Amino acid sequence: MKDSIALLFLFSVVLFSCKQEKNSSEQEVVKNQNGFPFHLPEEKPNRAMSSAMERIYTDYSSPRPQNNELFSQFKYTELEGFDYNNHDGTISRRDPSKTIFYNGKYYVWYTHRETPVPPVGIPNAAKSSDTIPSSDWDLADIYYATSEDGFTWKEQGVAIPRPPAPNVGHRSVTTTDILEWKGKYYLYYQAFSVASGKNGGDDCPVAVSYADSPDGPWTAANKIVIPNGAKGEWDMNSIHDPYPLVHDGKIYIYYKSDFDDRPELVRMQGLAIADNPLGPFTKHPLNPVITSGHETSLFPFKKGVAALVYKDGPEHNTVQYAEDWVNFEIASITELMPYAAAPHVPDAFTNTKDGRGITWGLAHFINVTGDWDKFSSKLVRFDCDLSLDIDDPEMKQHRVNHAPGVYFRQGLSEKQKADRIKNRSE
Ligand code: AAL
Repeated sequence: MKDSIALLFLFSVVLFSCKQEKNSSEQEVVKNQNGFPFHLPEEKPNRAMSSAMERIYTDYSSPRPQNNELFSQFKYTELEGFDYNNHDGTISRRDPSKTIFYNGKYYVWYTHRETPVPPVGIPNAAKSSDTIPSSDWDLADIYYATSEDGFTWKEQGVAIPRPPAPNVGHRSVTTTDILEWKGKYYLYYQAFSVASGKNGGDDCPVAVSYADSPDGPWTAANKIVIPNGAKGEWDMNSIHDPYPLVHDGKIYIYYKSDFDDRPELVRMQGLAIADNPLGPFTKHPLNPVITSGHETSLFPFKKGVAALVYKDGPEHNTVQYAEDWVNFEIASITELMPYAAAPHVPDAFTNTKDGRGITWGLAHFINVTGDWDKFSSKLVRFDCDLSLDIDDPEMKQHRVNHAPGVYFRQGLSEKQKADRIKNRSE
């Protein structure tokens, strides 16, 4: 017994000293290697490198952002053709769907609120009524508009009105997105039966309506297709921003949910999959699959799917990629990303294994006047180069100069300024 312990001890000492020797010979190589090359190698060089240098070769498709197909800046354009009552808070358009191209025109669907007064705000939801909205998306219907060039739009009117009570969605129907499946069209949307804010935050499962053409008429399935999670689960309160794509011959709906208690609210994204547009949808067991972001904005890219992740969470301001459509990695870090981005995704429903990416879409600006008593939102256009088919160097600049006004809009509050003067460090 004693002998075997001694043998084990000897073996460990030999192993340890070998390791030490290897470490010190590695250190020698590192110490003696030449300085990093002047021309940044496009491929990972065979040399010892810092973690940050390792990472630009292992975590991104190229060490230079401009050569990374999933890196882009975003440029914005006002849309022609929508009236907002001078943004007095009584008309709002927000949360656009993906656009689709049909019979020579682009189509978009969106949340449309037209109320006699502006919203009272979620914290005052108790003051809302049948005519007074709580939030910007309360008492809303789903409208649609068409365009020949993607810049000038013509509002066509209501696509999905609130159904009569007690049908799901009788309080508000909002935040829709489109699916084309076997020659038919499906609009998924958030269906509120109680004013947003009255049950804490939003209480809204997903409902669906279908039509033979994007011009309608739309028939409501009048049922919940993606229910809130069970009590105690992350998505027990809301299923927001249902966003359908077709993959593997199935319907993949990505969605967002708000969870945890205010003020520690968290927003993450999950996935529900179905063989049939009317369900049943099965939530993915690994949900949540994206830990950040706000609305859902995804598009097929190569074999996988890419996501614009902005506004909330530890990984906001990133474009992410999941080759298996479930396990997302950060593909690039960017800025000034479109909110509620609803890209034009020509291959959204083609079941592609060679996704080509996106070059434009619609998005929204919320509270456009900055006056919370006149809250309203508007639709805008964004352009980008997250596409394998175009090469737009202006979109690939990795430094954008913002006018000083953009920074000073983020000024200190009076209280912050006074506190900072009072507690100034010496
Ligand atoms: C958004 C979306 C959902 C929320 C609200 C309206 O932009 O995430 O639609 O319910 O805010």
